[in-house]
Parts: sequence; C-alpha cells; structure tokens
Amino acid sequence: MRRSQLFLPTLKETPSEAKIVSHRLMLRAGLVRQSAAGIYTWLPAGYRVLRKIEQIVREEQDRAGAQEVLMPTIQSAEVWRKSGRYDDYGKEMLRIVDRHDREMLFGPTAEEVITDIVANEINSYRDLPKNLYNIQWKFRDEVRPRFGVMRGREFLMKDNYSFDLDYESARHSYNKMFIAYLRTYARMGLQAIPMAADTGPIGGDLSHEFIILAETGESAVFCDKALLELPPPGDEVDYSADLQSTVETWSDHYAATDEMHDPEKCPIDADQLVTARGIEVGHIFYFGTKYSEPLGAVVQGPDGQQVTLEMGSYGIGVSRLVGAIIEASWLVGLINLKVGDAECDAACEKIYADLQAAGVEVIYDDRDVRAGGKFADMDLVGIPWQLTVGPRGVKDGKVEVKRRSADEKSEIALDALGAWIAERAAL
Ligand code: 5CA
Repeated sequence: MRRSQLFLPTLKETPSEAKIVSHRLMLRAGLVRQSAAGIYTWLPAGYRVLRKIEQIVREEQDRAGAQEVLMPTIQSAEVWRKSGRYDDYGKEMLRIVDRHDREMLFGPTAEEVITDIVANEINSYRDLPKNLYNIQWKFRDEVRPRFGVMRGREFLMKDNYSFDLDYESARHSYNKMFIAYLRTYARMGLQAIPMAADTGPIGGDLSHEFIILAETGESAVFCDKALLELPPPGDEVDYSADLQSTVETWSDHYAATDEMHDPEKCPIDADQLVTARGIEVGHIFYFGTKYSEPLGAVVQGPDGQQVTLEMGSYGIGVSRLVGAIIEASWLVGLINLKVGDAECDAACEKIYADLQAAGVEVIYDDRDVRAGGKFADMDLVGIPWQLTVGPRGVKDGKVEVKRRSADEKSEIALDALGAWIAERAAL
C-alpha cells in the first residue's frame, strides 16, 4: 500500500479523554475512532491488527477441534426468558422492540441462542461431543465504558460452547480450551495466567480467568511466581489425550483475582507471591446443565435414557486484546543496583520522576534485595525496556539500557536520558 493512498489519520496531540497508553496510541496512530461512548470504528490500520488477532484465535480454536459458526447479533427475548436471564441481566442488556412489538436484544453473550440450536438439532449421544464457536460483536451497556477498546460497550468476542454427554467428557472439553487459550495468548507474545475466578452472570462452579499482567489492569491479582516461569504448551499438544495433568501444572499453583483472594488463607510465602494488576483477556466456564435443562438440550443416551447435556462456555476478548497487547508492552523498568548509595539513589529518583512526568509507565525497583532477583522479576513480568543504575555507571555518568525483545544492552549517558524518555513518551 502506498502511504499516499492509505487512510491513516494520525494525531499530533493526545486527546484528553485517553487515560491509558493503549487508548492514546490507538487514537494517535489512527487505529480507531470513537463513534459513541464505548463504540468504535476500526480504521484500516486498526482493523488489520484486529483481524490478525482474530486469525490466531481462530487457528487455535480449529486446532483444538472447535467448529466455527456465526450467530446473529440481534437475539430474540424468548430464549432468554426460558433460561431466566432476560430479567436477571438487568441494565447491561440493550433491549430493542421491533415493528411488531416483539422484544429483541443485542446479544451480550450467546449461551441461549446456541443451546436452542443444539436442542433442536442434536438428538443422539452419537453426535456428541460438539464444540461450536463464533467471533462476533457483543453489546453490554457498561455503566462506565473506559480505556478505549479495553472496556467498550460494543466489543468483539470469540465465544464458544461445548456440549457433552457426561461430566468426564465436559471436563475434557474444558481442559482443551484451557490449553488452547494458553497457546493462543503465547502466539500473541503474551503470558496469560489462568486464575480461579468468580462466575458472575454466566454461572457454574468451575471457572478460570486468563489474566495478563499490566500496570493499568482493572483488577488486583495475586499469584505464585512459579506460574510466570511455566512455558506454554507447544505444538506437540495432543487434544485427544488426557489433558488433566497438563492443566494441573497451571491450576495447582495459587492464582486468584481480587474477589477470590483471601490474604489469611493464601498458601504462598510473601516472597513467592506476585502482587500485580491484571487485564482479563479471557474467561472459561463449566456450568453443567444450567442452560441445557431449561432450553431442553437433551439427547438419547447409549442405554436409551434421556440425558441432559453438560455444557461449558469460553470467551476471549478479541478487541480488548488489541489494547491489552499495547498495555502489556509499554513499560520501563528501572533497577537501582545499590539502594542506599547516595549517588545511585539520587540518579534513580531523578530518572523515575522524569519518566513519570513524561507519562511513561515505569516500575522502579527500589527494594534492597539482590540484583539478580531484580533482573529476574523484570524479565518475568516481561518489561520491554530496562534501565539499570549502578555505582560504577553513575560515576561515569552512564546508565545501562536493555531492550528485552532483542536481548541487547547498551549504555546511555545520563544527560542524554531526557531525549530517550521523550522518545518513549512519544510512542
Ligand atoms: N459467555 C461467556 C464466555 S463465552 C462470557 O461472556 N464471558 S465473559 O463475560 O467473561 O466475557 C469474555 C471476555 O470478553 C472477557 O474475558 C473479556 O476479555 C471480554 N470482555 C468482556 N466485557 C468486555 C467489554 N466491555 N469490553 C471489551 N471486552 C470485554
């Protein structure tokens, strides 16, 4: 594409409503424009990114044996009445009346629609298991849409739904998605941590949120440091094999969101516990017969008896991921190698203040612990830029800069750091 032809309306100034770096960047780089509160138009450059993310999600779903469908955005109130959620969903549901006075709604999720299809079309255990997904726009009339595409009202979600004959098989479907999610995020360069989660309006008793660590995350999260060191499942994953032990490699480690974390009961020592902020980029649920029962998703089992299907649902925030990837990737880590040394402390405090004043998100490791531990932490959290300040460097008027992705180190003069910071801030 010739730049002269491209529709890429970039902005010199940062719009005042953009409070976090991904929102600022997405507006300034001409990726999106807001059409109404929490509703965005994706411009050519942004839409390309969205489609690439969508494609990774699609490939990993297909690999795990899910089949793609496309459900409507506008749904009938009827199926939601059957499940009992039409009234429960409250003000987050955008309700519409058509010209015949029929009650419709813009789907916030699709458990009812897909369960209704399966109830009508699948009658025998021989046609199970099934796992159906779609990548479709959802609408939730959030009270406070904010942070651009991170918490929109209209947003793109990959949602899928598994249908199984019994608990064992449903648990296998859940495990497949658990592994597929770890792989999906890893392909995007993200380390997503599965955390025990609250099930909210979707319901059920087994659920994991997939969280990536980022300063601007909406929730506080707590997890065992060991989780950050686990490599994602590779191409050798065999989805037909028993995946329980692989899933337990992750789920046996302590990891909880704010609502689930109890400091009194936390089994992890303070020095092994990561306390951070996180962005929820996916959420998986097993909820048994919560929807299949009221919607009549029943099949004939091998012994001729009627069996109500066991279900799970699995969501990935596709449009949120565009923002989340930016949030997880723009941060500077500042390491003070000799806390207590007057010169090191003074240099670090100044750099820290300058970075903050320039609006660059920074973690300053001012703890009086071994340098090795500090480097390891910065690497684990995946901070892309590291500035290291040590006594020798400061004497020579220099700090070390490391770019994580390239694993390259260089030195920069303290008096050139202002320009370097300005460069980061401009991004
Ligand atoms: N039916 C289930 C799974 S299919 C469901 O709706 N789960 S959910 O409510 O947790 O949403 C799935 C994912 O969509 C979330 O993990 C989050 O990444 C994304 N998401 C939820 N609300 C928003 C929003 N307002 N803006 C952007 N993304 C959102």
